[in-house]
Amino acid sequence: MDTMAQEIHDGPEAGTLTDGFHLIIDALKLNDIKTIYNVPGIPITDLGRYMQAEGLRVLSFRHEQHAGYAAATAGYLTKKPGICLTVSAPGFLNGLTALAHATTNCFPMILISGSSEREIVDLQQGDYEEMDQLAIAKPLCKAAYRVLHAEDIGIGIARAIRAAVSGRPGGVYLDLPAKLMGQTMDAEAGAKSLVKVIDAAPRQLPAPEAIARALKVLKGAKRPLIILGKGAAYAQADDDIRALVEKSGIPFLPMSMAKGLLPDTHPQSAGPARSLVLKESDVVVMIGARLNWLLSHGKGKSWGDQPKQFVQIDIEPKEMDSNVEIAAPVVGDIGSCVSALHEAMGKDWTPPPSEWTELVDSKKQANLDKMAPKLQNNNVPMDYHGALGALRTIIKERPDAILVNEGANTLDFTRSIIDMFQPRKRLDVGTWGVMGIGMGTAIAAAVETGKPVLAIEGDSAFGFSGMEIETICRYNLPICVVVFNNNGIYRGTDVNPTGGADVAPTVFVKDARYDKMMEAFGGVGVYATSPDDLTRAVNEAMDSGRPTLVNAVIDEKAGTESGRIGNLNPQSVVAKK
Ligand code: ADP
Ligand code: TPW
Ligand code: MG
Repeated sequence: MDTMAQEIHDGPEAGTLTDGFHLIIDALKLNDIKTIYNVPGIPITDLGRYMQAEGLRVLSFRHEQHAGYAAATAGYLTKKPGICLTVSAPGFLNGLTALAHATTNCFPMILISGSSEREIVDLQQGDYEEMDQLAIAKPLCKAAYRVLHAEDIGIGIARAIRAAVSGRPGGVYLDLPAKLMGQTMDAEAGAKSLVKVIDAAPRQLPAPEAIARALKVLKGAKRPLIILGKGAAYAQADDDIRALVEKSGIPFLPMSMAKGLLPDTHPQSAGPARSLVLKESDVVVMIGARLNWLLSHGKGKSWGDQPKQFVQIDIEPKEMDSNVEIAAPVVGDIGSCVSALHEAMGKDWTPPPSEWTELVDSKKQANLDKMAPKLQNNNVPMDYHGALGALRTIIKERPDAILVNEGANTLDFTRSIIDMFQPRKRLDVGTWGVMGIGMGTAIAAAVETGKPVLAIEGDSAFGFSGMEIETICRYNLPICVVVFNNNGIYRGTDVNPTGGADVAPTVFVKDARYDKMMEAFGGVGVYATSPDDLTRAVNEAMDSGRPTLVNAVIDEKAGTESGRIGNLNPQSVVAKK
């Protein structure tokens, strides 16, 4: 071997060069980043190519918003930042919705966008895709950084990772100007400039007095309730949470994405008695859940007249008292807080009075009994209960499958009908109730876990990300999309009151065949009109792992305005025509 080859073989020597492209890749790899959710173009096309050549998995989407939702989902499922890579201005803006979504939901992700020449952008001289991206991103994410020099790439990426996952997780923007990629530096110095982030999300132990205070409040409760949120699911402290809940004997209510943290069939689950427990409880322990609109801000009619005290476990101190007084704030990471509380309960803990748990049980049983016959119906066209009765059995038989869910009625009925059995298996519209998360979320779920994915989608909801079924087919992902096709938003029955040619604003093409879209890309398309059709098609898809789209025909009269949140619509004083 000649000396030159020897040098290269032995690693970078003085005199060997590296560049921005490779420093970015090396920095990501050093920090165990494995997958990039991407849409190519100037100035990041070659970055994507080099990434693939260097062993990163680069998945290209058809629109940055869906690459972004995929990255956000990857962050939620893995506790490592999901990475979305986009071009400048329009690509960046397309990714920004997902970055804001990640921040709102406390999911760690990094949006990396290429950007134009600083000098030209700052003088507003009209560069290709000119935009001051850093300034625009700042208010929409947890942190935003720009790297101008190759020697700062290591630090820039380390800061982005730490900002995304430490404390309350969130979205981070990383601006990488085109010029940076081609900058060269000595390879050895470059390697030394990289940073491996040590203990990116440090544990945060709760103060002992905070635990004592929480226990005191809890011991005074006659009708206690535990509310589990998606922060609790995110924390991956599943065993600790289960141990605390079971030791306490307190009924628990899972928020949407916390379903399955303990099985919905668990004897302490109060899901089917939601209204009762919110109204009647006297002490509520919030674990990784916020008292935002999804819980009516902790006050008002749905919380009843019963005076309440709140215990809140959260990593973000500013969350305390955000809507109502928190009697016992417990600030720290959920694993540490939950195990400290569990330990403090000790041997002399007494479970809640049986009058309370029996009241919850009987309400729960009554509601389940009321629901059961509806789920058996075989109506054609299907209603939500008939269709979901079929899909509910499939998830029960395949508890490790991941359920993705969006829509209005399609969302609300699915959430209440389909029981979940394992943590982090239900992924949905999150804090904003955003439409369009469907296909990006399904793709990341399949990619990050390798498990089969069932996406239950309203026909409107599906439309926001429908083109990504090409991405699903291209990467041959085990995703079965069921489109609940009721010809529109909420219902398909609205009419234009003027009698004009345009259909009503909530109505789509009647009897559209979404199944044929999937066939166009080589996937399996199925047209289903009955619960039996649906069962057959979805089971086959889940067994084969082939990309499948089932167009499930739903009675266009079956839904209600805005699903279960119609009360949030403002009302006009002028009567509707
Ligand atoms: P949900 O919508 O399910 O009620 P939210 O998204 O409103 O849940 O609340 C999640 C909460 O969990 C946030 O306030 C966030 O700060 C908190 N959180 C996230 N991860 C952790 C963690 N590891 N430890 C403690 N709290 C966490
Ligand atoms: C980004 C507003 C909430 S729910 C919904 C829309 C458009 C669609 C409901 O119809 P779908 O479900 O999906 O067919 P179903 O079963 O009731 O018929 N834009 C964004 N986010 C939201 N939430 C909306 C619009 C909306
Ligand atoms: Mg619909």
